[in-house]
Parts: sequence; C-alpha cells; structure tokens
Amino acid sequence: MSYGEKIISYLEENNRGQSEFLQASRSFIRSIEPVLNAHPEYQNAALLERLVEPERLYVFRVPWVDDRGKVRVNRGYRIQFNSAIGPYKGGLRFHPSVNLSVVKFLAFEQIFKNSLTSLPIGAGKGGCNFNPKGKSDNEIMHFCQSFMTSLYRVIGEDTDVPAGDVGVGSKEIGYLFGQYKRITNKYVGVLTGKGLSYGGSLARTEATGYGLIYFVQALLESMDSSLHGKNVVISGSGNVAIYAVEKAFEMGAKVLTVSDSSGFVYDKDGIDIEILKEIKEKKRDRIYEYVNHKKTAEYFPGQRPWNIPCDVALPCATQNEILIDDAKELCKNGCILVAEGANMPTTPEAIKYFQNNKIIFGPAKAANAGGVSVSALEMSQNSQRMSKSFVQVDKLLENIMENIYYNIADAAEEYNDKGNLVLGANAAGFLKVADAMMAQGVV
Ligand code: NDP
Ligand code: 2IT
Repeated sequence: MSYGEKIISYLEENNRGQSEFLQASRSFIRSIEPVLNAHPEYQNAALLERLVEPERLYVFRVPWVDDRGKVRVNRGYRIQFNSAIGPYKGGLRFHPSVNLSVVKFLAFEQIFKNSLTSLPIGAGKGGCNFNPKGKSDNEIMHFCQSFMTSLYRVIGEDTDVPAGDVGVGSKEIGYLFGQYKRITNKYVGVLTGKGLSYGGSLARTEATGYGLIYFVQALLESMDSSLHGKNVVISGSGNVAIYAVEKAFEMGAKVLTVSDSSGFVYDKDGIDIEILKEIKEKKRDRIYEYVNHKKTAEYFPGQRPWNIPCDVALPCATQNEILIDDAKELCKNGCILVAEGANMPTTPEAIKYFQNNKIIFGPAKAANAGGVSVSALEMSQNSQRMSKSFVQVDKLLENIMENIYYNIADAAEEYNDKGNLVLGANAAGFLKVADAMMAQGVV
C-alpha cells in the first residue's frame, strides 16, 4: 500500500461520517501521489500524518435570545488547521448545513489555497449551524455578539484572522468586529472583509468574483483565446457570483444564468448586474424576483443551471453542486471550461469526467483564491495603518491570479501531466507548506 493510501485508510478510520472532509482529503492525497513518490523524506517525517490532523479545533455553544424572547442555542466552530506559513486565515460560514465535516473540509482546502496566493497566511475556517434567513437585524446582531464572545479567546491579528463566507458578509463582520473590540479593548485587524470606514480594504467585496474571472482570462489567454463573446453559466447569486457576473460582463462575455437554493434564472440577453445587485445586495430577496424586472428572463424552480448550453461554467454557490450527470450535460452542450468559484462544488466523479473529456478544469483552491488574497492585503494594510486605492488592490489581485494560473500550470507540467490543474494546484500548494513544515521540525 502506498504512503498516500495508508493515510487515507487512517483518515477513514478516524473521521467516520465526515463525508465532506473525507472527500476533500482523499482527492487531495490521491492527486499528489507523484509528489509523494518524488519526496520519500516526507514519509520519514510523518508529514502527511501531521498535515491531515488540525493543529487545534474549537467547538462552542452559541446561546442567544430571539425577538420573541425565546432562548436559542447553536453550535459554533473554529478549526485552526495549519500555521506553517502564517497565522490561521479563512472565513466563517453561517448556514444550517454547517457541521464539523464541512468546516474541516473548508479549512483543509484553505491550507493549499492560501499557500498558492504566495502571501504569508496559514489556514483556518469556522462557522455555525445558524440560519440567517428570516432573522431580523437585531437577531443577527445578538447572534454575532454571542458567537464572538466565545471566539475572541482564540483569535488575534497575529494568531487567527477570520473573514466572511456563506451567510457572513459585511453586516455580520461589522457586528463581530464591534464585539471583539468591546471585549478586548483592542482596535486591530482581527477580521477581514471589514467596512471601509473601520479598516476594510477596497476591492475585498469584489475580490473572489473578480479573481475568478482574472484566473479564467489568464487561462484562456494562454490558449490564445479570451472571455470575449463567450457564453457563461454561473450558479449562486451571493458575493462570489455577483462579482463574477460583473467582471465577466466587463470582459465581453454574456452571463446567461444565476441561481439560489430555490432555483435558477436564465436570461438569454445576459444577466443585468444592476438588477441582480438591487435584488440580492439591497433587498436581500430571492433570485426569482429577477424575472419581474426583465422580460427576457425565465425562472426554473428547483433546478440548477447546468443544462443551459455554454462555453464556460462557473459554479459559485456551494459544495457538490455539479454531479456526474451535470458534467455529462455540460460536455454534451459544448462547454470547454469549468472553473470553481465555490469551494468543492464539483464531485470527484464529475471532475474525472471533465478531465477524461478534455474540458479544462480550474479547481477552487486556485480559481477562488482572490478573496483570501485581498484579505491578506487587508491584513497588511491594517498592520501598516494605511490603505491602498481600489486600482492598486485590483491590479495586485489580477497579478496574483495570473501568477497562480502560471504556477499551477507549470507544476502540472513538472509532474508530466500538462493541463491537469488539479494536480498542479495541489502540488504547488502542498510543496510550499511541506517545505515550511519540514524546516520547523516535528511540531
Ligand atoms: P453568499 O452567502 O454570499 O451566497 C451564497 C450563494 O450560494 C447564495 O446564492 C445561496 O443561495 C447559494 N447557496 C448556498 N448554499 C447553498 C446550497 N446548499 N444549495 C444551493 N445553493 C446554495 O456566499 P458566497 O458567495 O460568499 O460563497 C459562495 C461559495 O464561494 C461558497 O462555496 C464559499 O465557500 C465560496 N467562497 C467564498 C469566498 C468569499 O470571499 N466570499 C472566497 C472563496 C470561496 P440561498 O440564498 O438560497 O442560500
Ligand atoms: O473560502 C475562502 O477562501 C473564503 N471564504 C475567504 C477567506 C478569507 O479569509 O478571506
């Protein structure tokens, strides 16, 4: 049995029922087999055994009182997975589906994503099974204050710096920051994604969606092509999806769809970004409202958008949203490129299908690294107590995404598997972390 397969057996034995974490760690380990073969010293140092075990894991009670005076209790998490190359860094997710397996898979993926950014950030992730839908502003604030009242003990600007993710946007970050400051009496960059008036970075809101499009553009340019004139299908209508729509349009593409967990909207004339922002950012409404504003649009309840013919597909909603049948449908309809805006949106079977059918596949840890990259730039602006302009940050983001693409493409070639960007991203992300762990001894 190979070293990698031994570790997979260990993981399966010791993380029963954690299906998302097992999916992410198994896929990662299998893909870096050639890297492990080239580095026998890792096995002697039990490097993988250490890598798959979070450095620290916090689970805590989050009690709060709703508007009717009823006491509610949720379960909070923070996983400090790996600090080899910098302080733990990664978002917080508030969604009813959050459990230990989900936060562990997200934190594990974050290790390699953060490494690929080339910035000095380790990896963490956290969240809560709290459902922000239908909650009043007052309830969200009280929930965030209770969450931070436990979390503040384990985070810090040089220790662990959380940010947003699903269900956590600038409003929640504001409440979390306010409570951290109140408890600790410290005004520091302990969270990223902050509002501009209290230490946030310009272009952080746009960063993940824009970064995804910069990544896709770099990839297409390397093939003497571009996004101009391409039909793009996008899922989700949250932070990542909105700014992917905006930048894809700016690059001359036509975005045909957006979605939420209730269904998708297809606009044959291209999604109108102003209407989208009005519905999702201002009114926080459901996506079906879009068809009330635009006559060319249709709404498909209970469906995902992968049966709409396109050149490029960008899943930007959630994990495991492209299944094998969706992959077959995309392929049949002429899709040439899939890049992941969400974390782990494509199942392993669907990824294999894309690779076997010569569809270019850009994995999340590379394609959606723009958000955490600008978070790292926000940390450096905070510690210098200065701020950069939108244009400066946006230009840095574009360079980072281009570099990520070229680095992972080179890494794939180095392991004799040109075009396998899954191998490229995992290998390049892993090698930097592995090198730092080897240098720091058995810790
Ligand atoms: P938001 O909360 O802003 O939006 C999430 C979107 O995805 C909504 O449209 C939501 O629909 C949909 N969605 C969420 N859960 C599900 C589900 N279980 N099934 C179907 N649709 C779902 O989150 P973000 O846009 O920030 O995040 C989207 C993805 O991108 C996530 O995978 C996240 O981890 C990843 N990501 C985010 C980054 C960031 O900077 N924000 C950075 C890198 C990755 P509904 O309203 O119906 O729930
Ligand atoms: O998945 C991700 O990379 C994020 N949610 C962003 C993390 C961050 O620290 O900005």
